[in-house]
Amino acid sequence: MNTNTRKFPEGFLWGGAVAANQLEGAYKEDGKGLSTADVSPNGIMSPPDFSLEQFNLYHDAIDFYHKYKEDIALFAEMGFKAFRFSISWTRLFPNGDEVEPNEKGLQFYDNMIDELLKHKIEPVITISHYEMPVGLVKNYGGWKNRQLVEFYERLAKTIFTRFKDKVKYYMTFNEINVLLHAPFTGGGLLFEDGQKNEQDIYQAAHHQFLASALAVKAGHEIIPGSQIGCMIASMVTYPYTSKPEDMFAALTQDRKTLFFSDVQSRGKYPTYMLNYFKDKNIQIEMADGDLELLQNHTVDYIGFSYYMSFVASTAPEHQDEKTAGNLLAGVKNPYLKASEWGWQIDPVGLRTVCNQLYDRYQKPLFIVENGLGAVDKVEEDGSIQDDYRIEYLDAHIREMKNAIGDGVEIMGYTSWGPIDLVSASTAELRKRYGFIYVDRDSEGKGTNNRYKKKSFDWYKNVIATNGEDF
Ligand code: BGP
Repeated sequence: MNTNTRKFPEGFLWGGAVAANQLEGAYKEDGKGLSTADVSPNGIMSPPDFSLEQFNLYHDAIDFYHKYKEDIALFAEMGFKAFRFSISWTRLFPNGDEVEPNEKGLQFYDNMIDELLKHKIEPVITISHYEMPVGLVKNYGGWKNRQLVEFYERLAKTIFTRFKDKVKYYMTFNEINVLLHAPFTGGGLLFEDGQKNEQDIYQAAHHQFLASALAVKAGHEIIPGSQIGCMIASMVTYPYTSKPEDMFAALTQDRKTLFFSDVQSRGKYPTYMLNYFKDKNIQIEMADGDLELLQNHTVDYIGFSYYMSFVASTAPEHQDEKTAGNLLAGVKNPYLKASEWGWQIDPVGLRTVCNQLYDRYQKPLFIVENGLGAVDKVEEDGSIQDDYRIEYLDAHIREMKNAIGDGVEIMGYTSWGPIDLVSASTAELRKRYGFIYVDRDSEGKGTNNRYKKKSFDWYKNVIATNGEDF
């Protein structure tokens, strides 16, 4: 291969990604309301506990709310070009349905963004990342209620109007497809019998599609030249064997994910999904004008997270040997090793997914999450030798570079959790992703001081050489 084609473009957005509830803390400060994360004691897959007596690591997280200057200085030292973060809905609209935003909440993000710009780091905003006001769950039933579209549109417009001169990159919903797997975290949905119900889930998805299209519309009007993307958890699936049925099972599994980006990027419901709804007797309530809205305001780029790949098999014996994945258990791939949490490590899968998404949509891609969750050990001399993390990221960055060589347009790469933060699926601090170690444990004990891991200098060099020499 001609190595010149395998080159990261000038201005490639290297950096890191976080979510408000996983690092900010200060969950009751400056007028913030209670969010669904604040009542998710065991992570995103578990049911909520509306009692505040329950200890919850998200309440204080790593106290980024007060330490952001120190943390951003460390990101700047690594040479970050971009920092992806989410806006906590409840800092701006504590119950979700207020008409006027909370100025103190806006001020926090204003200050934080100024700090990023001071260091020449491009802010990348996720408007909604796995949390919403508890008020919208209790009083409206979450995203199955169409009124949420209006509340979200208000949130998005408030953000665009306030940050229009400072922020160009946005994405509408984090891992929108995870609504299928974690409907409370993705959509504030609760089910009376505790059983997931696809009718509510897909109705909620329709409302999120509308909300996303309205945000794209408003963003383009308020900020000419802004880039507003979707964000999916990519879940590339391989057939276990070359048996045609396995191949079809893999395709069907992938469509569960791609359905979301199909609607947001192609602007219409794909026939395979409309037929699925008919088969399952799922009736999506739509209003006049909904389909035009989706068609007229598609996303500018495809944002996605990539951690692992999946396998589909029709063989009964494979159904019993699931991986230990905490978000989604799947069939084991005999060719891959897995992380301690059962996430199957597959760098080549990243190249595959980049090619698939680009072939399908012909829009720029933005890899906005990737990383290894691992337990780190602090050595006696205070160092953290996280070679396993370097190995994981190194292999994935090489495959991203191969994808660029294949002709895929990639805007940037923000690795997940550049500073240790609370895990979304397990609500603990044992599972760490950072280049920066935070001295805090899952019981909330520790100094909360920050220390550089071995991977800190490694990533700094990746960025300094624009991915040429690492
Ligand atoms: C993604 C989420 C993030 C993040 C990451 C790692 O699904 O968008 O919020 O947490 O996964 O997951 P975990 O924290 O469960 O290891």
